[in-house]
Amino acid sequence: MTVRQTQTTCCYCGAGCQLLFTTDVEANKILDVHPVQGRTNDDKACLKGWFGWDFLNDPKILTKRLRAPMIRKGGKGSPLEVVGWKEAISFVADNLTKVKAKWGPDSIMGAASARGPGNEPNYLMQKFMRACVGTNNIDHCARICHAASVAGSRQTIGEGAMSLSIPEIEDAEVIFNIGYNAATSHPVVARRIVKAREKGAFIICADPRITETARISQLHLPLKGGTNLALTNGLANVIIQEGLEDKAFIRDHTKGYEAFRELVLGYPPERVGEITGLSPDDIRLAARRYAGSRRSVILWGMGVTQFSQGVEVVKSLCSLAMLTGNFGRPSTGTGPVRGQNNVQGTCDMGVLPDVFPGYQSVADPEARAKFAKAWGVKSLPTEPGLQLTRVPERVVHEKDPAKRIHAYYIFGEDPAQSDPDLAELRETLAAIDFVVVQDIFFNKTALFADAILPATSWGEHDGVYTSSDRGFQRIRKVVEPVGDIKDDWEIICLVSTAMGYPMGYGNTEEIWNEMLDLSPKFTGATYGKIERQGSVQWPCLDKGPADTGTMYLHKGGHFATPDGRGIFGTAHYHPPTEVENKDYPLTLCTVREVGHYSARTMTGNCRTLRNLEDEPGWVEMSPADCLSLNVSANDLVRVLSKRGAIIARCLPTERVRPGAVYMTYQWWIGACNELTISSLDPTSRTPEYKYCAAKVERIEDQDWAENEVRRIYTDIRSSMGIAREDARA
Ligand SMILES: Nc1nc2c(c(=O)[nH]1)N[C@H]1C(S)=C(S)[C@@H](COP(=O)(O)OP(=O)(O)OC[C@H]3O[C@@H](n4cnc5c(=O)[nH]c(N)nc54)[C@H](O)[C@@H]3O)O[C@H]1N2
Ligand SMILES: Nc1nc2c(c(=O)[nH]1)N[C@H]1C(S)=C(S)[C@@H](COP(=O)(O)OP(=O)(O)OC[C@H]3O[C@@H](n4cnc5c(=O)[nH]c(N)nc54)[C@H](O)[C@@H]3O)O[C@H]1N2
Ligand code: SF4
Ligand SMILES: [Mo]
Repeated sequence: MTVRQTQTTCCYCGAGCQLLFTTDVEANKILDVHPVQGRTNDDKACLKGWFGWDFLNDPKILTKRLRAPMIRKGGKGSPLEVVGWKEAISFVADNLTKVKAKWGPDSIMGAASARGPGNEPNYLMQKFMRACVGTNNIDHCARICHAASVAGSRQTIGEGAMSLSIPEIEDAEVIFNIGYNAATSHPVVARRIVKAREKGAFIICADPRITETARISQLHLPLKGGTNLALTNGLANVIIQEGLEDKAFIRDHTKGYEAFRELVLGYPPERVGEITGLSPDDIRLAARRYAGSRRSVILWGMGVTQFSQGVEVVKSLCSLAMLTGNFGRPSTGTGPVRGQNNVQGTCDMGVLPDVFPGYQSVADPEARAKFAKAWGVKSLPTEPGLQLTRVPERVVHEKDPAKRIHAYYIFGEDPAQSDPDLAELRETLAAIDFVVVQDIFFNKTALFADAILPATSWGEHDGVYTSSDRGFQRIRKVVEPVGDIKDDWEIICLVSTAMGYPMGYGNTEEIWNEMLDLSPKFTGATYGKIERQGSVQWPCLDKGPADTGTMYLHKGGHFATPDGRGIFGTAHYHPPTEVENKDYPLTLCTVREVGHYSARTMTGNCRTLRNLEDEPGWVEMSPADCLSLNVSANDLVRVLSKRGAIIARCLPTERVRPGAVYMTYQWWIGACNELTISSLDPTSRTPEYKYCAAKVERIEDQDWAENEVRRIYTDIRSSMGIAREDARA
């Protein structure tokens, strides 16, 4: 037996943990996995790092690996048939070419992937959409995640990423944690918060729920859901009223302070207390503690961004940090902790409708000329493209066929599970003339595909991921892929070449080098340097060994804005779009599950993780609400909103407020996105996943409900071609 050891980066969250795999080379089997020393993780991993690789064995628990290309030869409604690559590629290329010829390049939409593929295929995907198709209609899941952080931070401090690094968190003196549940979402980042607490940090946790961070905090602010902006304006109000602002920093490094000051003066703690349900004294205490330290850190997550006012809250958080001079030194600054393993990277690669790789604007003629020259095309599209959350608007709500999206190339996303208001999304996917799904698993979106292109997975290919804190790290092949499948970058090259724009590379490093030369922020981060250092944080401008990358941004108060000054910003608070009412008296908030990950194609196919939690998923409810609805732990209940109804299991918990129920979006049966609302932030177009009106109903006949759960599960699996006998609910 030949035993090989390979180090790689975890494929789940943006913490970027380093894992060491031991494999039996001849048997092509993983023998052992354990975490090893890395810049962000020390030598730790969470349960997904330890157990989240079993899907590589394709145990077909939830769904199955894609092993060969499939197309609907007979058009829509005909069955998916297994074909060879040659036929599949010409089918995809011909159909995309036809749509382009008939409706123009902007009738084609592309979605790329913050997950397994890594940076190189994402770079190629946006290059394909821009240079071959001729549109900026390219986006990815950052849209439904931290797009509000990118927009809000860029508008204030000029850079959309975390200003500090994960390891710096533990030396913060004050942590203001808002709308972020590290213990579930980034367990290895949560360790840094715990360490900070042990070292004496003061932790303020603004979350309607009693999360683990709330539990270890000295000050929990259990605000009413959807009231963040009132709170952040209130904090600024106290800081200014009590003279705690950093006057020199404001004078030397910022602009727009007067308008900001005037607006927040309308938010005295008493008024904010009424809106948020918090005590005015707690608001004062939070403001004093935050402003009272030179090492204050703000960490935020989806409880900030997934609201129709997400961008304004981000601007106001960046403004709080400027107001108190908390930028540009170690262990201070702003931390929008990016979710997916490579969502930072997918943004870095320009998989966004308005920027090329390295955040160079598509509206900038110089940038366009540079990319056009390098990519060998006469010109590149000038208008920013479509955000993926607006696809339904441009399909089912668009009367003029000439303005509709007619083809959708979905590479490594599962919108039929993860986008809001799934009934509308299904109607959209069904109405699009041609849908391509390029994935590793048969997911719910694949049910709508006209062509399925099967890719190698994390663990089966090489590349680079970017961790949440701007750290480029290598991923490496651990086992050989099985079946008639190809690397994502190779598939994109084949489609592009077949459409008349030849692309060819020998390996991922060649792609990476092309990208580096076009992206000044990243130019110094060669494979060699990443290899030597383990991790290179951008900006890294120079290829020489002296430039080792950048730990924290905005050194000396120099912001990444055109004139180097930060720009204050905030807005008036308004409530979420759909509030509780007579028919739907509860609020529904959707969050995460520690052992399962996003659309769950991967963790749902890992035996240990499946054994911890399985369908139909839970609805967290306060004991008071359980009592009034006469439901108890483990009962199957019906959860309804204006948009749909699903079955989930009741989980009574003191951690949630009466009147608010919480679900996770991982489940097929308890699919909370049947209920969520597609109301979007006007700037970032991020959906309001964290707030809509709902109700919960008791189901009298529990035996019927248990059978119903089994039936739905078997039906979904058999529609994916998975044998009945494998099905378990
Ligand atoms: N209700 C509700 N919904 C939410 C959220 C919420 O809080 N509430 N959160 C939102 C957020 S923050 C996010 S980021 C999204 C995530 O939503 P998605 O991006 O749709 O979810 P993932 O599970 O990450 O799915 C990615 C797809 O990529 C595939 N994949 C993985 N690796 C590879 C690879 O190497 N190559 C290819 N080709 N495919 C691969 C997987 O099989 C899967 O089908 O969900 C959003 N949806
Ligand atoms: N195990 C696991 N880990 C994951 C993922 C996963 O699916 N599973 N997904 C990854 C992804 S894609 C992402 S983006 C990250 C997300 O990680 P987080 O940002 O932690 O996401 P959530 O748990 O959705 O929401 C965070 C918190 O916001 C709170 N919240 C809700 N409404 C409000 C409000 O009005 N105000 C405030 N202040 N708080 C509110 C919720 O109670 C919740 O505790 O996690 C990543 N990590
Ligand atoms: S914390 Fe995130 S990166 Fe680390 S092992 Fe867990 S899922 Fe993987
Ligand atoms: Mo995310």
